[in-house]
Amino acid sequence: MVAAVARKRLPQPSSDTPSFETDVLEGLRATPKQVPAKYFYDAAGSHLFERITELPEYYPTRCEMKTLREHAADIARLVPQGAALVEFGSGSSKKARILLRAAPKLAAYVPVDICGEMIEQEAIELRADFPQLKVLPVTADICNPFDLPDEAKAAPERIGFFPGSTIGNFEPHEASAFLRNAANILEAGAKLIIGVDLIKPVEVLNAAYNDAAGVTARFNLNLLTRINRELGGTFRLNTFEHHAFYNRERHRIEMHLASLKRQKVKVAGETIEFRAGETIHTENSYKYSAESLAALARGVGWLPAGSWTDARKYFSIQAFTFAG
Ligand code: AVJ
Repeated sequence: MVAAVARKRLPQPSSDTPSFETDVLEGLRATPKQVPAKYFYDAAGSHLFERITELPEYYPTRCEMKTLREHAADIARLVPQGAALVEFGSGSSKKARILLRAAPKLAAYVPVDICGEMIEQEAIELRADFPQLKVLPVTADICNPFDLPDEAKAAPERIGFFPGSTIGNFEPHEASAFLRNAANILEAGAKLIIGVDLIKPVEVLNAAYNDAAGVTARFNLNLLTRINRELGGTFRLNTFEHHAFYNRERHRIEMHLASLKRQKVKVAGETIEFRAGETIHTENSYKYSAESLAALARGVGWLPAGSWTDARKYFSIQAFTFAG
């Protein structure tokens, strides 16, 4: 009930912001079938993702946290007095806390996330832990343009923070559109700190998305549970199977849900037919080299300002400044 009340206060999505229902129906009518990966993150999905980050096979979060901790002082040198840190898709703000601790020069922290409840709750804790810091949460879909709070606009400089290799969920052209949008939002003198998962031996990649405990499978299948609950879907979870594999040509992990048999499923009153073995493509997780990410950024005006990695070079944190 709290969620329903909170939701009422949010601005209604405009007609050009597709809803869960529209996106799912369009994706299931298409060939091949697909659903955008951002819909994994309902409450149960967010919880399952937290569990993924603790799996022995899932190295990205541990590598990124270690690199952030080890190089926090160096990264903090990018931060001028009174700057605002703007995090795109902040979730639990665990990584931002490392920067906030290392850079007391920061005057404001703006967590931006599609899940308003999560960031409002987190903001209360951040304010207690960093009493000098203005914590200014914004509920928005980071794929769309959004407005920063006035206090963040008034800061001498804004530093974007986009950790977690979330950029890997975008198609390369979407990633470059995101980087351009970030420059517009952050305005003059903008800097950006991005975490990206690196290309590495295929066995390591495949294991990270096919964990022995089956948590990633549950995370993937939870999308069907969400469709059943929110869109009146009739998916039977035991008739679909988690598939994840590295696509070498396109440098990406693909996740799919494969129908184990020929069947019909109803979603929002519409009948969707599956062939035996037909899949719903649920996620791409693009992998970059440090150079390929820098090249993508340079293409829209971001110049390299620092680069850090772990001993095995599994994950890269890169900083950029906007040159226009
Ligand atoms: C949150 C997009 C970085 O691609 O590794 C983890 C999501 N999917 N296991 C990733 C995910 C399956 C994750 N990102």
